[in-house]
Amino acid sequence: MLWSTSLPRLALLFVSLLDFCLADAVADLATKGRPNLDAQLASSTTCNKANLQVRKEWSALSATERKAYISAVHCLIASPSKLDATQYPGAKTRYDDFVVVHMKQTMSIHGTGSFLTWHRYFTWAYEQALRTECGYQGTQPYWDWGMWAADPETSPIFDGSDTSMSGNGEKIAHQGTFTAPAGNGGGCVLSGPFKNFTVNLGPVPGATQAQPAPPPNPRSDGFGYNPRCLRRDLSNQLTQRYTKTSDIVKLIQNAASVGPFQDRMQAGDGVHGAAHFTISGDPGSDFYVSPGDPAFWLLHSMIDRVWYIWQIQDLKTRMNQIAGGTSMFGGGRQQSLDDIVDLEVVGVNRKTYKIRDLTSVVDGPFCYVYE
Ligand SMILES: [Cu+2]
Repeated sequence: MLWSTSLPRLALLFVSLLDFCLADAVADLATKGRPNLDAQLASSTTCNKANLQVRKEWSALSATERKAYISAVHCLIASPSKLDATQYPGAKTRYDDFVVVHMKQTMSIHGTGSFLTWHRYFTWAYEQALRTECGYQGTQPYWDWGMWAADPETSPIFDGSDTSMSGNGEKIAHQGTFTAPAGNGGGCVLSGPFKNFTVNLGPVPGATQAQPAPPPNPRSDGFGYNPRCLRRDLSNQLTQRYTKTSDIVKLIQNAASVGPFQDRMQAGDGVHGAAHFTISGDPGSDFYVSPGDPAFWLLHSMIDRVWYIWQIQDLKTRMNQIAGGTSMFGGGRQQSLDDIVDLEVVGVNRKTYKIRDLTSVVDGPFCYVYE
């Protein structure tokens, strides 16, 4: 009897010890590559040690810093859209403008050669909007999936406290998605700073996996006005399998060039999909509308961080690599470093960039590192 109860505990203790030992293995790779980044920084014409910004994990921010970030997001939600209301009636807020741009370009920015650079610029543009339009002084925090893989619901990001990005959705009876088994929520987010958040856009017909399905959008392109609650379906089912620190380390160490790296990351059991379907719900499980969940930006900051850590292991050869096509389901031509990334109404000063201008975090428009 004693054995039968203490053995699982011992096993659990062992797993936690193992996790603890691996906890910094990704950060160790970041530290190892940092001299390469510093060398590039020294030769940058736009970025230097004095204006370099540092992005941190949510848990590394103080309560005051987290609240400052949260209130800047609330400010974007309270600001009016800059889009044409006839074309995009569902875009009510400045926050929605980001969702629309992602929806419009979904087919050319996922599973393509522009995936990493496009989302790097997108996440940075959001950070800049928080700063220039909402007076935020900090940087875009990230969600280190590995750090919280055992139980994301209890992480400071999703614990539902007033310094979190809000918690899980209300627990309701529901089915799993094509991608993930049913999690611990499924209903409306009822705790934390985003409990009254309204999702206005989407779903795009056929794209959402949310269970139960959200009410259909009045327009077939998903741009109609469709106000509803934010829903999540958090659990540890995917994080324990696919986004542990050891999984992230493997991704970084096993890809010799950017093609296998971006493919592995976006594979069905890769960190990108696993992190998205850990949030899940509505619009979290709709790959067009997913930026409509405010946790999206912490997730994609981590995607960018993992790419950054991979790049700085061998910066000279990995900075200007390009692979993949221009269309999500194949077709199209090979992507080129000279192709243009255009974020339209959410682009910083509406500027467009060539992909090659977006490959370094300390050159072109960027000047930041991850810690
Ligand atoms: Cu995306």
